[in-house]
Amino acid sequence: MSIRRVKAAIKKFNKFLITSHINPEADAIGSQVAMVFLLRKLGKVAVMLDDSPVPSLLQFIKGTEKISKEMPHDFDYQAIIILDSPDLARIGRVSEYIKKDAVIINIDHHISNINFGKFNWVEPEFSSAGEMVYDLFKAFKVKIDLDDAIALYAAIMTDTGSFRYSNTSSKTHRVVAELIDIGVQPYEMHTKIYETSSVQDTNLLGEALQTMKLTEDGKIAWLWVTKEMLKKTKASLEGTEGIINFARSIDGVEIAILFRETGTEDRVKASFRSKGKVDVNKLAGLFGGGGHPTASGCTVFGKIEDVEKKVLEKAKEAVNDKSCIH
Ligand SMILES: [Mn+2]
Repeated sequence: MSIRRVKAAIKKFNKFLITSHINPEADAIGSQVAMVFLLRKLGKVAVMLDDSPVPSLLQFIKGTEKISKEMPHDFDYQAIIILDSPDLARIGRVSEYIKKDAVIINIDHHISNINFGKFNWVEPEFSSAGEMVYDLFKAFKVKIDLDDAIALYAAIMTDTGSFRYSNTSSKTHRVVAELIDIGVQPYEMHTKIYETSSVQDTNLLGEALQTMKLTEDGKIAWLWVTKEMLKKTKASLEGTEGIINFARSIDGVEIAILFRETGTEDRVKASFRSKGKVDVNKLAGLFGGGGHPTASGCTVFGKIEDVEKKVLEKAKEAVNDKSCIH
């Protein structure tokens, strides 16, 4: 579906509910906030409702204070815009608030998106949901002001790994150049989002790196974050985010995997990063997860050592299987 149909859909309605995925990062947060700013400028009413709280380091982005965790009693809406989420399970308990007659507008850049909406604008070539919302500002010919630009920049910067992942295009750079011209300070944004880690999170990184292993051919590197390690270091779950990049950055590594114990049951989140040869969206798909060809994840029930065994087996197949290589 093209942006024109989404634009037409947005034009048709006046009251919107806006949401994104659980455990939101800057793309989920920034794309929602920018979307709401856009809708307000179009004279529409929009309320943001998320399953999870806004991570503290993203709370400097104006508009995030309006993200609600509970559905306002007196709010009725005609359409719900869901950003950066490949399926309805990803929005968590917000899915319980979707009225039967509400129109779902699905705006996403995950290749694993299952087109769950009435309107589905899915662009796997886009760096981020933020970049898609930027295009909507352009489509509506709405001027981007500094608050919009900060939200959009945060979304694009983080989803491209600060403009170094393979989803970074010349267009991405043109977009952020414009955002910088509007007044965004790249140095300040980077400092606020990346250089505010706690000593606890850094200690966790040290613990996790101790667990790193590589396959004999050096193509797969993986590490663990256990509940025990989280308890010992008092690190936040958010603090686990960047750890996988240390495995990914090793020369010769094609797939990096981070196994994280989550919740109270035997449940392990496996995150995957690929340097581009192996499609880790497909790999995560084998375990009911998904994402992007170079960044994906899934949740597997079982003890961490058993999950590691199962996942590694498939990862090894993926590294050697030409059909999983694009
Ligand atoms: Mn995203």
